Amino acid sequence: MVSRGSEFVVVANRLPVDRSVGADGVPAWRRSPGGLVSAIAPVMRRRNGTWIGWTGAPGEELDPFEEDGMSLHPIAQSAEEVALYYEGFSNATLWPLYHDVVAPPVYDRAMWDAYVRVNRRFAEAAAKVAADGAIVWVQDYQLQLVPAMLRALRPDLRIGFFLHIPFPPVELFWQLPWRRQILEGLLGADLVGFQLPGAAANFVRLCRRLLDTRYSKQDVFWDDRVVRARAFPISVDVGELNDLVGQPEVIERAQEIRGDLGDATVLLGVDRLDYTKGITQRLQAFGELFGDGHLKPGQAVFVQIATPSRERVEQYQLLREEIEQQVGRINGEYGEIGFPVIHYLHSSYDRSELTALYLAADVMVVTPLRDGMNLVAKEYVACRRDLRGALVLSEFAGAAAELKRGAFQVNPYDIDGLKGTLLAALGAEPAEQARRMRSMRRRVIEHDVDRWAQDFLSELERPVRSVPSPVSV
Ligand code: ADQ
Repeated sequence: MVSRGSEFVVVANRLPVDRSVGADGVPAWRRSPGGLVSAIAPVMRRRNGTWIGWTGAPGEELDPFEEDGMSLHPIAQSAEEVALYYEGFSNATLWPLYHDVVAPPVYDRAMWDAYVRVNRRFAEAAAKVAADGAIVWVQDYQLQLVPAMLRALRPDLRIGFFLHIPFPPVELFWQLPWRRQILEGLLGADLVGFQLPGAAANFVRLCRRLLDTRYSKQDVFWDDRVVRARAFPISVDVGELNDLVGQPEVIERAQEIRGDLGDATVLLGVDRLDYTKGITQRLQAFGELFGDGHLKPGQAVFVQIATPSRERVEQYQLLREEIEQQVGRINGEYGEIGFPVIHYLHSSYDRSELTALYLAADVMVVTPLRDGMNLVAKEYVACRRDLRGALVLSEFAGAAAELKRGAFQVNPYDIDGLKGTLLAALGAEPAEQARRMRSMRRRVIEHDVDRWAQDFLSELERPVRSVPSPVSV
């Protein structure tokens, strides 16, 4: 029997570790990179926590194990479930629907059934491992049914949910054939966290319209409970990035990258290869600047890093083909021998290589069509202790709410506007760069990922007032 003992349980689609093979050829686990894991790992250790998630390998069944001071509880997913629940309902239905329908969502009943089945498995595992009255923190769009399923099994728990991606307006969410079930799933939580206040407001509005609940501005009264909807903008691990920026190898590597690119001004894009990230729009705008004669080969160069992502989902395969053709076309048209205008790298990198790239870039270009937050924008800012460089940032990234004073803001659908903004960022004098960077850094340093986790958890643990009587609403 599994011990029923963790005071703090995190439930996420993926475990916070990746399998790696050591120098001796022996397989081992390594902590996954990224702010979420580094923010939550210390809380896990302090509170005797357990992390429930999938290893990433279809069909793999593993017993719970300890790694990096954390108790890990693997959840199995068959190959069919990965196709239907993860690649299907999570990434072909919810992902595009929640990102303004920038690609058409797939509505498929078999995918929905798998989503329910896998969510139940996660909820049952959490119900088993949580101590009496424990805190359970459920992460993201793959697990929106878990809060209500878990509450039905364990009403004693305090349940929080955080959505890392946008929450759509009523008019879009309405399309979803299972809209009521998703909302009821989320309402199993005591606290539903979003990146931005607008998303929290969308959620409250939807509850009102769809479920006819009583509500106030930020609370929904459901099932004799108060469900709070609040914004907690996520951030980056400023301490870790600060350390990396100071390492001589990283500084040397940044110089090497610059040396390899000649005298050109360096523009950089770092994204998962995803149709929400606006990669084709930014490359088109950049290419046109050569066509118009604003830029010449050798004078400016774009480095686009595209991390392989969701490669078995058709829309992602099509996007990869489109971007690769576009890069070929632009280089073919405007590049010269020794001076391609775009360097495209379809690969994943470790944190120090990414940091070196951030240090080497004169202009960081972040142009999503819709993004919950966008950590790349904040990572760039956190790395520029030298107050150099410029950030071009889409109005549709969550990060724009916090960085708007310092960033060069763009609407990525407006290609002419994007071209003008790229030129403005390329032409910014050092004094202007420093002024803008200083204001962005202040925000990111004061609101790092630790603070995000602390803010969420202290709100979750705050005693809640009881449901007001109907007349007072
Ligand atoms: P993502 O859509 O994955 O996250 P983002 O916030 O930019 O987007 O995070 C990507 C992370 O991956 C960054 O930390 C970045 O450094 C890293 N990364 C990107 N390319 C890489 C590469 N080639 N090699 C290694 N690492 C790479 C989702 C939401 C976002 C939200 C985050 C966190 O879509 O809106 O900001 O979750 O909540």
